[in-house]
Amino acid sequence: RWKKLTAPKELTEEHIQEEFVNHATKTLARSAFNMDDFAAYQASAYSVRDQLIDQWNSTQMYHTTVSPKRVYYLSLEFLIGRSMDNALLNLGIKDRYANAIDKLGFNMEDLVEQETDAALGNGGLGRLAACFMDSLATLDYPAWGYGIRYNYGIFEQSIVDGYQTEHPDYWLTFGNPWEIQRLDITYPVAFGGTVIRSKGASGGFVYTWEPTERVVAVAHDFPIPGFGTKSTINIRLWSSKPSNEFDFASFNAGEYEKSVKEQTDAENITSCLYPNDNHYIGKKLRLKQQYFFVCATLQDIIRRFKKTGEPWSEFPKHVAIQLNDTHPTIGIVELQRILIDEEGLDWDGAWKIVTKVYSYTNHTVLPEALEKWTVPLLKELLPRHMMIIFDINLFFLQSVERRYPGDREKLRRMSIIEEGVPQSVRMAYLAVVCCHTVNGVAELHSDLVQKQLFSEFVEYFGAGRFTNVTNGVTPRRWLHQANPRLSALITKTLKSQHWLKDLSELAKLKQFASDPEFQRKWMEIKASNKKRLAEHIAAHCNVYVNPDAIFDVQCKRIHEYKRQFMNILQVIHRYEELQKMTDEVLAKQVPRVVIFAGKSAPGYYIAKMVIKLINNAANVINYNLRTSKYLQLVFIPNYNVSLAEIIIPASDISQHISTAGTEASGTSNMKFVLNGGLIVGTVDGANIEIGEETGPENIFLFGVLTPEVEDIRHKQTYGTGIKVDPKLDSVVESIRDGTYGQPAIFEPLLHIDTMRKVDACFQNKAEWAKKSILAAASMGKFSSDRSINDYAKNIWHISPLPPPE
Ligand code: 26V
Repeated sequence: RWKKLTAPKELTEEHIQEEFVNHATKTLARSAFNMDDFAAYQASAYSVRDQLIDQWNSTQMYHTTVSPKRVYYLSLEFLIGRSMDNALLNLGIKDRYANAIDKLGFNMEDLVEQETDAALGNGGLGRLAACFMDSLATLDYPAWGYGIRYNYGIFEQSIVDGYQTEHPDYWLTFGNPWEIQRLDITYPVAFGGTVIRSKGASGGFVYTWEPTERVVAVAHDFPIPGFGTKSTINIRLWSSKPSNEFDFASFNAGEYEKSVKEQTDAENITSCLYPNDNHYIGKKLRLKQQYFFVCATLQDIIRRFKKTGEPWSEFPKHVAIQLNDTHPTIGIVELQRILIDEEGLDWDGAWKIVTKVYSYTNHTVLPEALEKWTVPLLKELLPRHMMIIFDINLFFLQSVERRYPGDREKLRRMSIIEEGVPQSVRMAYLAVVCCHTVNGVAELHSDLVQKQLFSEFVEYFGAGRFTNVTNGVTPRRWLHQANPRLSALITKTLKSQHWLKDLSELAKLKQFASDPEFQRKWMEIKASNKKRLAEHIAAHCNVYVNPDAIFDVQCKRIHEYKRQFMNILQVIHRYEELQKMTDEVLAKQVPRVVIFAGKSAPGYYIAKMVIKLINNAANVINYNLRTSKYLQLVFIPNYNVSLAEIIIPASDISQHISTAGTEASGTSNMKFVLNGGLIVGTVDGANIEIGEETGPENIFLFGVLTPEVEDIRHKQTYGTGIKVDPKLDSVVESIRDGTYGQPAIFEPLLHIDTMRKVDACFQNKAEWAKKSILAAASMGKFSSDRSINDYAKNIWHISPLPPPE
């Protein structure tokens, strides 16, 4: 009845079944008597992958003939999650597959559940990269993602006696149908050694790097299909292998142990994702990962450019490279090195090219998260790069000196090299000096980036170098896939699926916000999503939650600045209030289920204690027979992309309560509202822009504004007169926990007040439904399609290139 976006016509159910059987019998060597759900998932996956490969080939062939300017998105993290359901939906073949598979005796929903997440990321930054890939493909941009194929993604979390326990995430045990190993696409990567300076033919110096360690990078391609288009782009992830030349040398010399160690050292480079989020760690292996990945990536980009036969001056017309945080920043120096040492350009010629190619996204202003590699470590691992960084810094500081003669303090402050014992390299400053554009990820954050983090650089380079691109999320995964019933209702109501390509069309739902019939359907879908989550909770937490209660969710990485601690205080306070109530008053309370989920970095003691506290509190609260009808508390283990796809569509409210000025953007906030949940949040990150879109009546914002935080912190530390409310005192007493040193100590009170407002609102069902619909209908701005169009137009200067039909 309504327009469905096109899918290949030739792919009939019979054809799907044929392909399924073919893969089951040939690829997997299974017989009909030996097919469990997992084998059936694999057979389906391989046949879907064939579709992807066809589309991928035609997209790439077309891009090669046109040779347009491409964007390369460099990220140490891609938090993809599962691929099968996403591919089926983006290709528009899910129904056909489900029917075909059903007739073979399998259920598509069960098969989809068999897939292990690709969890190559920590949280928001990695998931953003994955959403961006979906949008780049959907919008037909010529784009590549580049990253690392970690053997182990983010650890699996289980809860033992209330404590987080980590288990390795070996996601490749049973093979991975979503990647194509390219044993023919390999590049050498070198580390260590020394640099020899000699006189070149033209009189200048020539630098020869003689490394001591060599490994090989092997490409693994992950095709990413666009939605409602034939465009299928690629994420190329590198895996490290020992280089044959080198271990043969030791092997032949009879040094077997040395040879074996060199092999394992090489393989170790891409073994593990570092599980820290918003916290810098100065580990040598992490720096090796960074260089390994950008070195292979640049060789690949340059090989592609050289096919055009054009001179180096044309490189910026074919290449835009986006740095996802400073993690790939050493790639800037690598390109400067290649151009000078290998391609024979002079410094200025190389610099002109490098600075036209790179741009950098900052994702945090937290000082503890900013990367600073020590000079000795950089010298040891990348001696030539260290020289080039010193040169970049010298030329930069010379020009600062010309502008502000004699201001040595300024030079010290702006220097890429931080003086200290030892010296270190401020990677963010390096990126700012070398990139044509630097962006933050939400309006407030970009403002802080310009006014706090890089203020002197804004003055020096001009405001034109700095901009904002507010984050977004893909509505394909975060609504269409995660919430199929809501997606179907929207499509039916708008009489077209086109909103999935232009999310601003959701605004047309506003006219139905007060329509009782639409409200009923909308809330019925929410109720069924809550039931589904309740089943998951029963299975994994052994708690039977009341599906009619408000589902109040906070799921994200556990971090002090995100203030899960403040939230649990509020819950304990509520519990204590319930204890004091008479039966009569108790019966009038709005039932609530509080749901926490999220991982702590393994070495982050305070975050781990917060998890323990939540679990201990749950053990008391859930077993109080008198009050558990009105308050339940659960911590769902192992938060990941697949779990988010279950939790997010089921929330009534979600908590985004970071101290103002600390959460750069947040992206789950957008996903929750898109699924009809309302936000309880501070005036921080993208919450602010979400509130601008929904209007203040459809979001529960509370707390102090960013500029006030410093003031409060100061008064609290040094001043007098800030009283802690006795209500809070009792909570703090009750858990007798010494960790409570939060800056805005009175904000828990505002949070408690806000939660009371939520209760009152939730009781008016029609009003609540209206808010839920209006808020979701206001989320057009937060599609990652909008973010990507912003980047393409304002930063990358690239255009869509839809493959011909
Ligand atoms: C990450 C890592 C990962 C591994 C080891 C060391 C290390 C050091 C620093 C970081 C910083 C990551 C910054 C980050 O994740 N920022 C988040 O980015 C999201 C997407 O823009 C945004 O929504 C979140 O608010 C922001 O915290």
